[in-house]
Amino acid sequence: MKSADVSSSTRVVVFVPYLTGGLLALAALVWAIARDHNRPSDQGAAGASTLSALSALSALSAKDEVPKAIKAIEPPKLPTARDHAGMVWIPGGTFVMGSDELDSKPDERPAHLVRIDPFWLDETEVTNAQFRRFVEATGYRTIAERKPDWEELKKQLPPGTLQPPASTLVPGSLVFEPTDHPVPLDNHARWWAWVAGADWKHPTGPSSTIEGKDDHPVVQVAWVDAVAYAQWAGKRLPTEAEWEFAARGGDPNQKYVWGNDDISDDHPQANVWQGAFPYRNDARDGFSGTSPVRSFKPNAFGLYDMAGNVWEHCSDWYRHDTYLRRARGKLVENPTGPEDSFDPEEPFAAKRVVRGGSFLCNGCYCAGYRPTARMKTPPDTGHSHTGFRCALSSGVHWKK
Ligand SMILES: [Ca+2]
Ligand SMILES: [Ca+2]
Ligand SMILES: [Cu+2]
Repeated sequence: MKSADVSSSTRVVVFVPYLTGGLLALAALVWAIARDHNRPSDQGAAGASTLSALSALSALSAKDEVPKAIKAIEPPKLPTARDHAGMVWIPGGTFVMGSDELDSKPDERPAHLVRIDPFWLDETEVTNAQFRRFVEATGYRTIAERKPDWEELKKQLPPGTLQPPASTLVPGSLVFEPTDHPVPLDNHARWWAWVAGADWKHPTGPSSTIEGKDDHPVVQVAWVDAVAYAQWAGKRLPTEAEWEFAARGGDPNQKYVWGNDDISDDHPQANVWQGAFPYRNDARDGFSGTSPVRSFKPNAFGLYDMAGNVWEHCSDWYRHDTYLRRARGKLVENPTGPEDSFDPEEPFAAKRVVRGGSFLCNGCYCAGYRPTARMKTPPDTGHSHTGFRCALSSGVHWKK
């Protein structure tokens, strides 16, 4: 995607309280271009039909017969001669993407067969130290650090919207702010605040710092910032399918990134939220916010924090019905996501996929640490709980 396609809709947040006088509503995050939602899906299934895949697929309706193995159709050759320091070789293969389990959300259904080529994936989330090297080398300024441009902004607002006072046209980003009492969990706006001066170096506002947090994941990076970093690093963002395959660690029988045990409050397997969301963070895992990468055990592929710590940007547009459109009896190969975005919860907001959950996730609220859980965010919006890791194509393909 060209960066010119990306609106600066984050800025609209600044004006929401101004326009409505009401609580900052995440629902108003993006008044982006209403898109054409009738495009074809991202079927990449041309000619993909091995016997094993077809028989596995036809068994998808019978729950017990859902294919339980990531199949090696023809083993790919290992790549050579390139520096992949800090990256893990992910073998790819055919797997069941999504979930029909009771705890899955509608946008995770139906489970369907996907095959992906081998690729490389960063062992950890991109850290503050790594992101700093990028900024020092390029002078890049993240979206949260840029002054909003009213001329751009007003294109995304209802016609006739008055220009807000210049004092509100300042850089900033979205910060999690715990409440001091129980609140209904039906509105994100109760615990997310627009904070002027919040950016990757000041994740929760101007007085916060990342000093001493070189090995923490960078946050307050929007999708476009992540793409800019990836391009500089000679990498790319993973697709949603690649990300999910990698999170499963090669064992589709495993319910979670770490195994089959449910998340434990006493011995947390990942940096998530213990206590009562969003007002009491017990931090029994040792971290109320981000944790240094590699603080928790890696998954079977050797990938760290594929559950929790920070949400991770993927390259795909988000649609709630991506899987529905796909699962029409064909094996999907190397899907790169739909051509456009649609989230019925916020029909005017174009969003990209984020995966893996964060230090804010708990079982009662979103359980976003499940490997199949999908979340979405506008491409120009940073959050204090969202970062990314990069992928690299291997040039090795599974034989059709
Ligand atoms: Ca925690
Ligand atoms: Ca993560
Ligand atoms: Cu969550």
